[in-house]
Amino acid sequence: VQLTDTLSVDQTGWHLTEIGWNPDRAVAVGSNFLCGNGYLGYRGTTPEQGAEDYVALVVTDTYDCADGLWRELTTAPNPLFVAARRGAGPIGAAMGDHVSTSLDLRSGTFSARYEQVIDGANVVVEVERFASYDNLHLLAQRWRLRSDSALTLALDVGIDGQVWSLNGDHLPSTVRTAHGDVLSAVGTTGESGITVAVAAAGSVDVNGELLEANETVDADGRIVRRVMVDLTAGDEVTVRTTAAVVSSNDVGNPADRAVTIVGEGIEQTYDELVDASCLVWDRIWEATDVIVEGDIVSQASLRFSAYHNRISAPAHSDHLPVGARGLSCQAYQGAAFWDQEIYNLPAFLFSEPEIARNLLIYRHRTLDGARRKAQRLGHRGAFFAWISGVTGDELCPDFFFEDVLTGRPIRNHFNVWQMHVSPDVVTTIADYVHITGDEDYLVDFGAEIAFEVARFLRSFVRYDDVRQSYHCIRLLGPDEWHENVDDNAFTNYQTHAALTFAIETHERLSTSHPDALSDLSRRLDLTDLEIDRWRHVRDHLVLPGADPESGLIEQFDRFFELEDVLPDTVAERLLDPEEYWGWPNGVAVHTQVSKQADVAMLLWLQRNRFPVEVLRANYHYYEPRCSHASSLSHAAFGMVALDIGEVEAAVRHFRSTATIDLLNTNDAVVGGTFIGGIHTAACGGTYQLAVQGFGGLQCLDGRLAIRPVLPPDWASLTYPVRWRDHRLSVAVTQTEIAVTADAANPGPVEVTIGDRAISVPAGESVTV
Ligand code: IFM
Repeated sequence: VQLTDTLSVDQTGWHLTEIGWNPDRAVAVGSNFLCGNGYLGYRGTTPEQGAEDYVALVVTDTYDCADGLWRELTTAPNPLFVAARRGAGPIGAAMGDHVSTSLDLRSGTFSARYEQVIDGANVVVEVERFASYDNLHLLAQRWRLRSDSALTLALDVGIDGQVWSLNGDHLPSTVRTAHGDVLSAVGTTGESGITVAVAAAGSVDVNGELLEANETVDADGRIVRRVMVDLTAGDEVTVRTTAAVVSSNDVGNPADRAVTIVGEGIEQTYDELVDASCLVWDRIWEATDVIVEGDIVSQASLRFSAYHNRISAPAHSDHLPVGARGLSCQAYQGAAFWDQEIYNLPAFLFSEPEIARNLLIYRHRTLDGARRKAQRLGHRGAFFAWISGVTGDELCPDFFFEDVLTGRPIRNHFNVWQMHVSPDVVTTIADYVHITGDEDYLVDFGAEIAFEVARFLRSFVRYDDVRQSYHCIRLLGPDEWHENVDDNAFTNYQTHAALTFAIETHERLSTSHPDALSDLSRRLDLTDLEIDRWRHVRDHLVLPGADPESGLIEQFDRFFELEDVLPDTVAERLLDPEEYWGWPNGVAVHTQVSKQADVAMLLWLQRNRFPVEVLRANYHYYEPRCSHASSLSHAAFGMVALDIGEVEAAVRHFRSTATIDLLNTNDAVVGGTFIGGIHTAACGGTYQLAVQGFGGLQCLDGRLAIRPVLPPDWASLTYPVRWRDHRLSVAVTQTEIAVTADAANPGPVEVTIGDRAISVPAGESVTV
């Protein structure tokens, strides 16, 4: 099934293929066809390619600032480099015919194939590679060339230091060594002093017969084994590379470790290594795979989204974030935004809740960074970073975009005014605890975060004596084109919800965990008086209500006084297509045109606070005024559309959010800053829209509830659910909902379907 002129998916919905080699698609295809495992991301490029083709191996937990402005993850030397030459002529996808590249989502395997005519010989090159989920440091690749005529080739197999790096050279020099069959390249990041080591062993055989390398060549940042190959007609030469990447944040001696991993890897065949990784993929898909019958595009884009959301998540660790672009490139600094709590993490709540827990422990580990930020800006408590790396200190530079007309940097205030991230973390903790019942998390980590955020919020709000209410002044809500606003409805409601949760947590701990509470109170210097003050703020915080006549909630104070135009009109005012639309002088600033869902975010996250008429009025007001320039936007509007029963609109939003990367619909460069790569928030949003939206899965008052709305084109929607100690499968058709409980469940599971309460015994199925 064609998704675009060049991109297709097979009938199983697992296998994506891009036809042709188009340098203009290199950024998108390299990201879309990424191999990864939450520890590393290796872009979907071919083995002979280099920095100019956006080759990158992005390694988690390697933050470094090479240019004085952007602290980002390091791209390691490329250990899967294979270049074949015939005389002076190179062989490669860029010179090839019938080029195709593919990604098998089921096994996380990238493959490529092309043909080339060299001195009258027709050669076919095929490549396969994967990043192992069995050993997160390991990558393996198989490169094969078949010739229909006699041919002599020089093959260079090894490690290439010429890789894509967005903002400066993080490994200014590398030490390259040959240890027997294993090559290594080891460098230390210039600013942060993290050692990154890669190792690789490439074996070369012709029709299964191994060849010795003729020499080792170390030049231009590249160390390779050079092998001369004489092929006769019909011969096949195979290069099998086993590679590893390790940093000094993982182990004391990363170079030794990388060499050892490769040494162990070459003891196994390529197929054995694939199988070990596939066993893990099997478990992942068993927990997450959503099956859509009747709409192959939705099926493929949903799997693609689940794949990327999963490989962006550092499931192996509780001290790392999910990057807004995952590990697909260095854009957005490999760091967490609010995206993590609102988009990526909720996708795991009913499938792999341990990942959600790890991410929320990560927020606990970064509390000191959040405290430092609060203190620096004159607040108390924890003000989470807008862009958060390992320590939680703010990574967002003061100058994010530039005015492309003048070349002057723009002082964006994401780092100091976009404070809703703190309450967003807390409301997500509330959801996590509610859904999983994980009281231990609350006691050990969540309570401290909630208290420190409540403390921050109280110090942030301002009391207005005249109106006798608290206000959130000078901030940025979700819509990033309107900076320096007051009382952004979303932010105020999130603040209210976070304060409520902190107060309730205090009450809950005082009853059920008094010792833990008194320890925490002592450590945080928390008194009952302070809790009373949080109550006062909560009870007197202004919550912009719906206008009684129109039902509209004003996005922020005096928003409705801005010029009321639509995005297309505003776009016509651009002097340069790359211009930034927002602060201080962009075309949207003086208008009601928003970059992304804002009031709609509130209606999605706090839907139960508002009657459906209010949802409807606001959806219809704000949606046409939204440019959806952020990849976060469509999922939110989709959720609201479903809540107001507008299924067709919800399907449109679903398709838009699910195909942002596949169809490459969002600009890779905005206001002079590269923001391409995989939009992981859209991936998480797609999954949520499918399962929690169309699939209707929720936790209502501590009970599992299913209230699906199936798009007319979908014959069925089937998804797995992890609910506390139970595993279920939910299958929805246009007429029935079947809930099947795993035979290993500890007892019956109680589910509300629509308004009906059912109980599903272990190993049985109930159909409604
Ligand atoms: O967090 C988002 C923000 O809402 C819009 N700009 C991009 C960020 C990272 O995805």
